[in-house]
Amino acid sequence: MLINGKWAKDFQPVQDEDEQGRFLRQTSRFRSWITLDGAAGPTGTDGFAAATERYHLYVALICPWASRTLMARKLKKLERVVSVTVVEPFLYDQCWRFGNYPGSQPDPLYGYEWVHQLYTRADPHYTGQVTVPVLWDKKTHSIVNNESADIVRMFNSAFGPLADECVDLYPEVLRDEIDWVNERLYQSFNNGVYQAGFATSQFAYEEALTRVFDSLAFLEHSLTGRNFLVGDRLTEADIRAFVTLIRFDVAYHGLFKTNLAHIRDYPHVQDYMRRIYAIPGVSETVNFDHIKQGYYSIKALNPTGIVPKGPRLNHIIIPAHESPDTWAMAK
Ligand SMILES: N[C@@H](CCC(=O)N[C@@H](CS)C(=O)NCC(=O)O)C(=O)O
Repeated sequence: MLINGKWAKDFQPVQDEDEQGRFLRQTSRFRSWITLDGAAGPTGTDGFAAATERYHLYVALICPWASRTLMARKLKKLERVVSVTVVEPFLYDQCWRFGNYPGSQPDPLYGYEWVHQLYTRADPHYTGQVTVPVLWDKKTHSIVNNESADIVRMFNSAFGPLADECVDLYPEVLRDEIDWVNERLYQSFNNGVYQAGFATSQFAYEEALTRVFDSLAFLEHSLTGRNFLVGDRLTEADIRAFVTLIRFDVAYHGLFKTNLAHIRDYPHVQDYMRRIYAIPGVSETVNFDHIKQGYYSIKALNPTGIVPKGPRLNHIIIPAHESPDTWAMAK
């Protein structure tokens, strides 16, 4: 992590924990908003007006939080408005690094080696974890926002006609229900898998595990007889559920020990995950190789660095008859 702008503590997955060994996630520090006219949004400062080619998104494809911003960018057809750089999948001692690993790119703006250099460019005295996603402003050379929940909302509504206005991931009439589902899933499922994986006590692990599988039961029940979690269309709630589901069998089941069952044991959830994966653009935001390489590079959980060969990809996304023998490792 960075302390007062200096790289001071090598990457450790557990950022903070409570007295019972529960993993606590740091709150995001940069919270400004892009708005159509550049006025301040609900948090942060003003001056970030929607514009083409002004903003850049830094992501890691292992990361569910970064991937949900990538999904929103795709679905809102913002590819030509907001450019993207993918970092290497590995969690190095200095955390996220730029490079040429397949599917990753060097930093196009400053030629930096490390993402933490962006943080100190934005704030020379920054103290905290260096996380992705980062939404960067090329005009002020600073971070607009590093909270994926905010970035998804901005991509949905801040770019007006620069984005596809026919797509609304947070429709007014469904907001209460979306907020409820988001809340239901965030701690127990999206963050719950991390709380199981990063628990430092048996008690905290089992507590998180129970909540993760309660959530899968909730999803299975909610998706019986319907295509989406809220209303009859894809919303933010589906994006949030999908990014955790698609990583579940590939990474969390093994590395995070969330192994009471697989996604394929929940037929409605599995169909739903496959349905979302098949939406044009979505599969381009999923890279199973990055997901596996990245999670299994977390030394504290996997000291040998051995990356498992399975599971077979056709158990996850492709119906068995279409691809008899594809491995998740295959690029
Ligand atoms: N609240 C953040 C969380 C982002 C986050 O924790 N990203 C992880 C990757 S999945 C990260 O960058 N971790 C590096 C670290 O904690 O040092 C968001 O949703 O944008």
